Amino acid sequence: TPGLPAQAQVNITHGSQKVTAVLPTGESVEILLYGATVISWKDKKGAEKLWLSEATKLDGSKAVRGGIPLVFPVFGPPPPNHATSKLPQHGFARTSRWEFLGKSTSESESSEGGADLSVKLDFGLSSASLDPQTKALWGYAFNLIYSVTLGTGSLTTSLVVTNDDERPFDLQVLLHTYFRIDDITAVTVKGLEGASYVDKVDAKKEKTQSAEVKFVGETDRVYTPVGGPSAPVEIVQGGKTVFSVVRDNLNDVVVWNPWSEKAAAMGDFAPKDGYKNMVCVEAGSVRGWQTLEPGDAFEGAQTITISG
Ligand code: TA6
Repeated sequence: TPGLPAQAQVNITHGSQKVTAVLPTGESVEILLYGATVISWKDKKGAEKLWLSEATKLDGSKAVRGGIPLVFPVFGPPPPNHATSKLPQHGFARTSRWEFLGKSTSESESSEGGADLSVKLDFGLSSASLDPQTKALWGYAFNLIYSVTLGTGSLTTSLVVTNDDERPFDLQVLLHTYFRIDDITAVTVKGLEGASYVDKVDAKKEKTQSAEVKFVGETDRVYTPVGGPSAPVEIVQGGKTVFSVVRDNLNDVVVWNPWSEKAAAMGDFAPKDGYKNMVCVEAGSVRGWQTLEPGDAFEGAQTITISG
């Protein structure tokens, strides 16, 4: 960043496995090239904001359990008789090797009149770079650009999907964010009031959310918030908002906590009582399909702000 004093530089380290960025104010983010998975996001005091299982694989042998796994081109178990039918649950983006495309930094006026630095890290995955086994399961020509922008008190993740094929294809996209919290029984999610949702722990019944979401057991719901993507969805702990999520072109929000039994059943979920310290609030476009015409692009993004 020309013109800024040396101590105001963004520090980027790019190894063969991951990319790390540290802002002069202390915020940091770490992204694994495997799945372009954000595995750490720390605030200016070095406090980790995302939950990562202590038993997660980070060697590329399976999707990361925690952080922000990327779901594309299908959410959940793929439907039968569909172009995605042969893909694994949640698709192939989170288990593919992405390439680091580079970074850009920008300044904005800070509230105290100084300059707030932010850094955008870009990652790419295309049908040309996809491993042949996966390509055989879903043969469309496509390009993905995933951008992670670390700012003072905020993290934005954005996915652009381009159809490079002659045929249209259907897609679903979701940012499977595992937020770190202190105690799930003291957490509620606000901003979903009035929203219709599919309750995946109650025979996929369609319901309507009346008040804020409370957690008393396994929770797995797909919401379409009534206020649209720009209406904040907030994670509230002990009465204080700790995270606020706004979306761009992602109309749905999945809320998930596996609770004790499902946590016990996941081999890569540790510690087993770790479900008390995480909640997934996942911005996506997953109720139905987006059809992308040849040459068209679909963009979806979330901006997470830390409050308090
Ligand atoms: O986003 C919620 C969900 O679809 C749950 O149903 C659960 O399957 C979770 O994703 C984790 O899926 P994974 O394939 O990462 O074990």
